[in-house]
Amino acid sequence: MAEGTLYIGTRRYSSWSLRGWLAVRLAGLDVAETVIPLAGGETAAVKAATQGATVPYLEHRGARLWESLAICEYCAEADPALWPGDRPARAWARAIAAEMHAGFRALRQAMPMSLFRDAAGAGRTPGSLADIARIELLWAQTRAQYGAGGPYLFGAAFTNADIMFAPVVCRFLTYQPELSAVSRAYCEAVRGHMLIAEWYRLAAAEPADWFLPAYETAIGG
Ligand SMILES: N[C@@H](CCC(=O)N[C@@H](CS)C(=O)NCC(=O)O)C(=O)O
Repeated sequence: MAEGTLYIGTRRYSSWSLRGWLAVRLAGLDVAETVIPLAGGETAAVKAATQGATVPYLEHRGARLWESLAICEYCAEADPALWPGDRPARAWARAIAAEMHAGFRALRQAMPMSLFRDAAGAGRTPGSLADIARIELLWAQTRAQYGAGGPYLFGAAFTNADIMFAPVVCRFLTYQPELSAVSRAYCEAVRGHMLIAEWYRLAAAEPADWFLPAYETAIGG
């Protein structure tokens, strides 16, 4: 019998759910998964099942967590390798994870996560481009200072910082903004991670009646 439940939303759209799911899977928590089809905001079933009216929501051995960053921290208690071992690196990882959690609204609005949408070239607004520039700077600085030894932000281990940025990678793969070589290599590495591949596979198998037209319309150009 599982030790709890992780509630997530439609995989093809739910960027925050991806973060919670990655953390739980990487930490190896023994939880059942409940996927709630999202309605595009204020989903009644999400409100009924969760503490904060949002997914991801985790119940585990008496603990109840909403907010993806809190779930990441909780999972790092079970598996400390979810943060870098070196103290300054860990501090930097926490700072960029928090910046991601709290910001980049223009990017989120202009390029909502939609894994299979035909949208290359779309979503380039002044705000989203400014967010992308900031993200690229963070990735380049992090890779240059801490990334030796592997393809992820802090090298060989896929940490909570990578988890927080994983849905950004998904957005970049869908909307294909112009990116530096460093960013493109990082996106490729994240997309190649076993769990990201699994997430895309499961998302591709979701039923068509979960699709939200506003998130699926082809906006390529
Ligand atoms: N700050 C929250 C954001 C969670 C969030 O906004 N989740 C969206 C789905 S990606 C949601 O549940 N929206 C309500 C709904 O669609 O009913 C977190 O970090 O987990």
